[in-house]
Amino acid sequence: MTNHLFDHLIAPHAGNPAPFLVQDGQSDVTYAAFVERTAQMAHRLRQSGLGVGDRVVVQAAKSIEMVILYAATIQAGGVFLPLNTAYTRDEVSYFVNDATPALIVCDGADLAQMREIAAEAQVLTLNADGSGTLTDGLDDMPVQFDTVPRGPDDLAALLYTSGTTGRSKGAMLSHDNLLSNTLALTDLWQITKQDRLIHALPIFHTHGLFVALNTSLQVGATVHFMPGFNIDAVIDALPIGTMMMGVPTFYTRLLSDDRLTADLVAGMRLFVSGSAPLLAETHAAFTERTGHHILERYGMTETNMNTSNPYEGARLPGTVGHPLPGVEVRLTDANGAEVPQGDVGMIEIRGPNVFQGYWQMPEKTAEELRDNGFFITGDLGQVDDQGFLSIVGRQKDLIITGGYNVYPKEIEDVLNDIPGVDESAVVGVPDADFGEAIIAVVVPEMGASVDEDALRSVVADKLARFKHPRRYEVMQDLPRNTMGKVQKNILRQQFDV
Ligand code: MLC
Ligand code: AMP
Repeated sequence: MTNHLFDHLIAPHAGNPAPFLVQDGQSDVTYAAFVERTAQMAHRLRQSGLGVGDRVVVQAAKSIEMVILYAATIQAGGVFLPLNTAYTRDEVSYFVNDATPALIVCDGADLAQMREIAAEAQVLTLNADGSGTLTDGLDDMPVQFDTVPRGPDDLAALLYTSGTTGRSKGAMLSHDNLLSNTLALTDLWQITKQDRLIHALPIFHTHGLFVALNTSLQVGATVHFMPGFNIDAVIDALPIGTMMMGVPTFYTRLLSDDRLTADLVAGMRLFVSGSAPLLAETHAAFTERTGHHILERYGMTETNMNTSNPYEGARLPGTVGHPLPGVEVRLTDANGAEVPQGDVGMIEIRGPNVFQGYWQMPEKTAEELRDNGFFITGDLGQVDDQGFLSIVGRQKDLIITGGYNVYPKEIEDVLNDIPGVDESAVVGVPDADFGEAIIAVVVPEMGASVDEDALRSVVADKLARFKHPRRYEVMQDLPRNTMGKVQKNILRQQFDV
């Protein structure tokens, strides 16, 4: 048996002198060096006790070493589990207890806290400057490693995604979930080793880690690797890049900068947007300014990428295009029956991209993954007569802010536990920068008053910064329908940021 993902994406680059990860305009890591460094890291992981199928939790700043750690975890037969660096101690504690990793990797500055959170687990450090306990002595390790065999259905990654119940679920992604999607995307988007990808996304989510890095690895493209989205750095890189992948906020921020011109992006061949809806007006404004039609695609943590606008042919603003080769999309009604062409229905997905289920949550898995293999996304869609899918709404109560998912229930649970709070409702409202911004409406207990600073302080303690409500409103009662359900649509109309 071979190692399905490693053998396709990484092993073929042994001896490849082409630049892989480039920082600050210099060739920092060639493909050949990456393969050797990965082998050394795989030895280090094995030395640290990593066994086949063991999870490696990583909460660390974006760095080349983190990409090496990802590849090494795969080579050593482990399961990569990256965490958003914004997660608080409470959030990390939940993930660590749920995933029971063999190894936790964090930034040096977080070591003491991580050791407190995970007293039982082994904690090592990895800093963005390449130092840390995990890289200590790495140079002395052999540059060859006997790759651990892993088949197509074996797990490669566990990515947590929050849910309507407020409890995060670990999406189990197999080697073939990742590889099949990579192959489909490189082919469809015509990615080649001549490409130079501008990489400003975080690498703890599907978009920056799998869509961007796996496709580059598969063909041997060069990645201009940036710590995050800094407008000046991205503007500087655009003349030397050929592709960029981003969330809609990247494009609205670029458009608000006069330095974005057709000349600046004359060498670019593809701009991809996803993770959140790209407004048709953003699409149009980008075309008008640059001549480029942003290619919008639709994906999820559980399914990788599902649909894409065409590379060749018209890209339709406001739509997410057609199913990827090998991926089936169907729209269903409340009974699970397919709706007639043109009607709105629940988007369901089947294909080699669809995950293996939620980690240790068979009931949740059964609720969302049908016996016939279709995954119920929670997104509502409509297909036009040309076969273009539009996402017209969400059945799940979800806010997407700057490409990050936030489930209102998670914030409401925190607010409702605060003394003096009777109940709360959290909604997303339009925001020019992040797409949606969070507003919390709080109802005090009879005779009690709520202090906004106190609310903010509890929320800051418990939840990542991107989940913090931008604005708090106090109401004596929440609007409800005759069934007693809170009418969030009324709150959305009533408040803005
Ligand atoms: C940062 N902040 C956010 C935020 N990002 N608040 C709400 N939503 C966000 N997304 C906070 C910061 O902590 C800061 O708080 C304040 O907002 C302003 O920060 P900023 O400097 O303007 O933000 P920046 O660091 O530039 O980040 C914005 C961003 C980033 C859009 C570039 O959030 C980002 O890279 N998002 C990409 C997310 C992503 O990769 N999603 C893919 C998921 S995979 P303060 O208090 O310090 O002022 C997926 C599947 C698929 O969905 O289909 O791809
Ligand atoms: P996540 O759980 O972070 O993987 O986010 C997945 C969700 O992001 C999907 O279920 C959609 O609701 C949303 N999403 C991803 N891509 C798009 C897109 N192009 N347009 C609209 N929503 C999107």
